[in-house]
Amino acid sequence: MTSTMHTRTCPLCEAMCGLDVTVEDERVTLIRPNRRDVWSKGFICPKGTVLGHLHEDPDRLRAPMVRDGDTWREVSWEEAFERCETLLRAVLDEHGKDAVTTYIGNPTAHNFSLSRYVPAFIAISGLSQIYSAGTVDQWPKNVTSLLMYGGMWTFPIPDVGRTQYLVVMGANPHASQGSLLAHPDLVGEIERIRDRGGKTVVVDPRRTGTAERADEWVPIVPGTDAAFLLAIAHVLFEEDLVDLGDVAGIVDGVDLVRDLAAGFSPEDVATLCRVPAATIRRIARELAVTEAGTVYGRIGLCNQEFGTLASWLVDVVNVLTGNFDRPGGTMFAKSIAWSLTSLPNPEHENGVEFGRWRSRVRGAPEVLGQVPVSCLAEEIATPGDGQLRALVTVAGNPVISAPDSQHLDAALPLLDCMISIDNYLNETTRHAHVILPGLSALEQPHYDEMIWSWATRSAGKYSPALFPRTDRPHEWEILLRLAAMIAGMPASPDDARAIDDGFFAALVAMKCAEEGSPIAGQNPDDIVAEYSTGGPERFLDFAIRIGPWGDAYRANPDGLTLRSFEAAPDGIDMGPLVPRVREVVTTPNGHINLAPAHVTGDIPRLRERLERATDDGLVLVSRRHVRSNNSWMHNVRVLVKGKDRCTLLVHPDDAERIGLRNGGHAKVVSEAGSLVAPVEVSDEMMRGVVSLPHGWGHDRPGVRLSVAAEHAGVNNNHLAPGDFVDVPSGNAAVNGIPVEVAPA
Ligand SMILES: Nc1nc2c(c(=O)[nH]1)N[C@H]1C(S)=C(S)[C@@H](COP(=O)(O)OP(=O)(O)OC[C@H]3O[C@@H](n4cnc5c(=O)[nH]c(N)nc54)[C@H](O)[C@@H]3O)O[C@H]1N2
Ligand SMILES: Nc1nc2c(c(=O)[nH]1)N[C@H]1C(S)=C(S)[C@@H](COP(=O)(O)OP(=O)(O)OC[C@H]3O[C@@H](n4cnc5c(=O)[nH]c(N)nc54)[C@H](O)[C@@H]3O)O[C@H]1N2
Ligand code: SF4
Ligand SMILES: [Mo]
Repeated sequence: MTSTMHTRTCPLCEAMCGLDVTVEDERVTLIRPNRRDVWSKGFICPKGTVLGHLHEDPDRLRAPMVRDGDTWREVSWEEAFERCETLLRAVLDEHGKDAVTTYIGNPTAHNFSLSRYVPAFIAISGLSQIYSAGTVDQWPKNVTSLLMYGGMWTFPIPDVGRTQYLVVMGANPHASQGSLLAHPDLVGEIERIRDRGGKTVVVDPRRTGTAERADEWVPIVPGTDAAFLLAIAHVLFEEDLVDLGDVAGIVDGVDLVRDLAAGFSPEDVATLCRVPAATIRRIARELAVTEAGTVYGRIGLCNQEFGTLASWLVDVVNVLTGNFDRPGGTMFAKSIAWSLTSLPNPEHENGVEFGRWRSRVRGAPEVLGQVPVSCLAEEIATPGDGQLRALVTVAGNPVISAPDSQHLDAALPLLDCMISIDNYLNETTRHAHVILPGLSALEQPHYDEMIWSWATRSAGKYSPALFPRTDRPHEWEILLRLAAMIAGMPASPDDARAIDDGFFAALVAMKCAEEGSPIAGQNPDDIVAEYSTGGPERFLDFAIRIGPWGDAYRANPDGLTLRSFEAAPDGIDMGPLVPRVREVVTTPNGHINLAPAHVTGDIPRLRERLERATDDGLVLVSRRHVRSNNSWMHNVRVLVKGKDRCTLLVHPDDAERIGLRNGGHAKVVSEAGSLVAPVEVSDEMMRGVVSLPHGWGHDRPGVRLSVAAEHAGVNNNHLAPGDFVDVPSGNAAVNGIPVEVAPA
């Protein structure tokens, strides 16, 4: 028996943990934390140990599948692409490109090919309508970051490794390990903050695992964080605690924020938020006087009724307390590898506009080129001009993850053409005509594209493919072939390679022509000529070499290239974050726009909500668990074994009032639908709030997930009304849904 050891980075979440993988006779026999990893230093979670299970999962698709009626058959790659071409061609010929759309799912951000080539897929195919998991995730942050800093992916992050005072709002890193914030062992950092003499406060309707470890838990009514944060700002102004620190001089709109906050005193919002005014005042003072403090807000702040206001106010408070762009405060990361997301969007050249078009059926305004994903079902199902007839899903499972998902489940069978790039036959892809599977995480190289651009250190790690494959296309090739088909171009494997070459040459030419670029003035042909093969490795090498520490194609001979990372399997670390706001902010005048009109225009809606503060019905929020990953890892037996995790958490007082008992069942009804779930009575919930995890409901017929089917659970998005959105961004409000609960 031959046994080999391989060093890799886990691609499953933003913690990017280093793994030591033992392989015996082509099988993974052990995965252990890599203590030598310059970034994670030995931290992992239970999911990191199951990459071998995922790779070997008999249900994972390895060959393309074509559906005829109810029967699936495995086909050759060429037959699968021919079927795609036939189906797409029929729609394009009869209805044009506007009848074709795509849905981009979450693993795109974590996959070596998809993260770099989905943008190319969208650009080359020329699709006018795009849907994504982004509108059930971070769209509010994209909106505020674009308006405040000039780039929709320019996210400031809490410098948790050096902070003295951390406020966590609507995030549970104990389960999720950090989101739009990469930091190894984020929850362990809470202990280290305490060791440094600092403090962590968790603001959340649930006393989560993170709150358990923190110094203070502040329960809050879902959807009211914007009022809470405005009251913090109110105190900062009222008590003369505003001090912009290092960013003074490049912040516009402070006076406007002062005026807006004036109407939201802690006493005004206390009833709505159910947070005592004294607590709000104290947190404001503590934030203002600590040497370095930071507020971190995530999915609970985005996926809610006032997602844009709440996300914006997190940044506002960080600026007003002088914690912006300083160590231990809120900073901009500096990634070793340049990322596509830093490219300026030509659409915003002459200012940012929203609502340039509206969705056909409900008239939802586009925001950053997308309308809410809950529109997809009606755009497919409603006859008329502009009806969607073809859909390409890329690493997404919207039949589980989108609000009002039962409508999407019913609409997908109406499509003339549905193609899914996905590794499983699941709740969504069962409706596809063709499924094109990608490679497993161990069959492809890895280097996170975007995630390092919100990491708390300037580091990087490259993992070569552990089980390299030459007999199957990589997802970037699949994407480019489909893009070519939609664009009406030739779409053979050679054509895909030619498109890749063209895409790369264009990028190189652009960077050589860009003023201030590390390769400005170099001859693009010389750079292109360095490569004999294409794909994401070439792209990555380029991104490293034009990055801040890159060799700039020998202009900086000691600089980094992909080879440097190949020679350093435990990673390369260029140090902690450094203040760099002046180089990052790309608004027209180079200033931070602290009070963008599109955002502040939503305050009257919040004011109205404040006036309805007495409503005392139950509301539903979502949650995550460390052994689960959105909807797609429930097929790994070691992760789903043990007690049922898809339960309705209910506070003991609510349970008693309603007549629910621990272990019994409850019927949960919302405006959108109803379901029955097992009850878990727990005082970790605040009164009046119940919680269900998202990502479950694997009991649909025709799904090929044998383990997940045994632990099906219920889909909480059947309760999420599709039109319950954060207005300025269109992002889904899957938290704070009014529900009625009764014993079942
Ligand atoms: N109620 C509620 N709903 C939510 C949320 C919530 O908190 N509450 N959270 C929202 C958030 S933040 C997100 S990001 C979305 C997620 O929404 P989605 O992205 O739609 O859902 P996932 O469950 O991540 O589905 C991932 C899909 O990708 C496939 N897959 C996995 N790995 C690969 C790969 O390497 N290549 C390919 N081609 N396919 C792969 C899986 O089989 C699965 O079909 O859900 C959102 N929905
Ligand atoms: N193990 C695991 N890790 C994951 C994922 C996973 O599914 N499993 N998903 C990944 C993805 S796609 C994402 S986007 C991230 C998300 O990462 P996080 O943002 O940390 O998401 P959650 O763990 O769902 O924590 C959200 C918290 O918000 C709270 N909350 C709900 N509504 C409100 C509200 O109105 N106000 C406040 N203050 N709090 C509220 C909930 O009670 C919950 O504790 O996690 C990523 N990491
Ligand atoms: S926390 Fe777990 S899932 Fe996330 S990168 Fe680390 S091992 Fe992987
Ligand atoms: Mo997400």
